[in-house]
Amino acid sequence: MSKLVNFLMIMFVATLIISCDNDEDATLYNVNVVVTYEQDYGGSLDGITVKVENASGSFSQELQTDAQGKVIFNLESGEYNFSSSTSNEDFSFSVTKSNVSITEDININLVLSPISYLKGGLIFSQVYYSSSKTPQNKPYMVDEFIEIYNNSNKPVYLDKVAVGILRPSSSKPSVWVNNDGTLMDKIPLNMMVIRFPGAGKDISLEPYHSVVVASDAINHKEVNSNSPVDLSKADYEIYIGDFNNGIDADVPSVTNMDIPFYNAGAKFKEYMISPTGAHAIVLFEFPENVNPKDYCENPDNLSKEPGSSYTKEYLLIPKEWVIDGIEIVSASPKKRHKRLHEEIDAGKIWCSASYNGKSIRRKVKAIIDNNLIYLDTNNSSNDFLADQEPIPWFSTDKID
Ligand SMILES: [Ca+2]
Ligand SMILES: [Ca+2]
Repeated sequence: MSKLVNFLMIMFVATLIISCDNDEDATLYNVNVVVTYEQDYGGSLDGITVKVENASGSFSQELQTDAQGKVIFNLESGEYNFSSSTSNEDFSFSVTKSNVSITEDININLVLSPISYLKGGLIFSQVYYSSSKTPQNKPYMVDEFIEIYNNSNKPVYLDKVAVGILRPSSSKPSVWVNNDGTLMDKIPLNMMVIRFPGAGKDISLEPYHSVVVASDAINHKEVNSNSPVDLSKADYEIYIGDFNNGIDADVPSVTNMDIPFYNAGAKFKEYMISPTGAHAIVLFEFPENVNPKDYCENPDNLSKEPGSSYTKEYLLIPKEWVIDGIEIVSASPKKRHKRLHEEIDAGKIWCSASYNGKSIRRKVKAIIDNNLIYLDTNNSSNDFLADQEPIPWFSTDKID
C-alpha cells in the first residue's frame, strides 16, 4: 500500500516537475506592437489599450501604449488576435488584426481607422450662388441652390430650421455694431427668411443626408445651356410669387419653403444670395416656444439700418439661434468686411467671379461607411472650397 502511495507521490511530483519544465521551457517571443492613426487623422498615441488573445480565447492580455504608440507583449508561439480602440474629440477609432501567427520575434502595426463621428449637426454643405449667364451673356440668376446636410449620426428635425441672409458684401464695415465697434448680438437679416414648412416634427433629415433648396426647381440646363444644374428633383423650392405678384415659377411637384419674413419689395424677381452682392448666410432654428411667423411680424424684432434714412426693416435674430453661418464675401478685396461673429464664422469665402457657374462647397473631412463627414471648424476660409462644380446632393469617394 505504502509502495503504491509512494509511487503515486513520485508520479505526481514528476508530473509537476514536467509541467513546470514545460512552462519554463516555453519560448517567449517579443511582439512589438506599434499603434498609429490612419492617414489624415490624429490624436495622442499615449495610453491606448491594446488587447491580445489567443485563438481559443483561453489567454488574453491588455497593455497600454507609450507616448510613441508602442507596446511589447511576450508571447508563446501560437495564433493571436490583436485589437485596439480609442477616440479623440472628433472620432472613435478601432483596429483588429486577426490570426497573427507568432513563431519568432515580430513587429506588428495596428492602424486605427475612424468608425464613427462623435460631433456634428446641421450644416451648409454647398451653396451655389454665383449663378450663370445665358449664351447671350445675360445674367441667369434663378439656378441657385443651397444644400443643407446632417453631419451627425442622429436624425434632425428641420421643421423650425430657417435660412436667412445678411446685407451684401460692402466696401464699408458693418453698421450693425455696438459703440465699441463690435458686432451687435442680434443678427440683421435682409431680403427674406425661408423655413422648412413643418409644424413641429414633420420633416426629419437622416444622418449623413442632405436637402437641396432650389430658387426654381427646374432643369436649368434646358433653359440656359450655360447653367450647370438640373434642379428639377430639388427637395424644396423658394417661391416668392406671393410677394411679387406671381413673377416666380412654382413647380407644383416640389414643396415650397415658408417665407415668414420678406423685405425685398414687390419688384424683386428672385434669388436668395446675390451673385454680385455676396450676402453672408445663416442657418438658424426658431426655438420650440417661438412661432416663426409671429416672431417675424413682431415690430420689436424689426429694425431699420442704423444711421440710414432708408425705411426698410431688417429682421433681428439672436446669434444664439444660429446653427451654421458662412461669411460669403465679394471677390473684390475691398469688400470683405465681416458681418458674422467670429464664433459663427471666423473666416471668409468667395467665388472668384459673379456668374461663373461655380459653387462653394465644404471640405470632406472623412468618409465612414460611405457617409461623408464634412469639416466644420466654424471658419469658412478653412472649411470651404471655392469655385467648385455645383453638384446637388454632392457625393464623393475622396477626402479633400
Ligand atoms: Ca422660385
Ligand atoms: Ca413649388
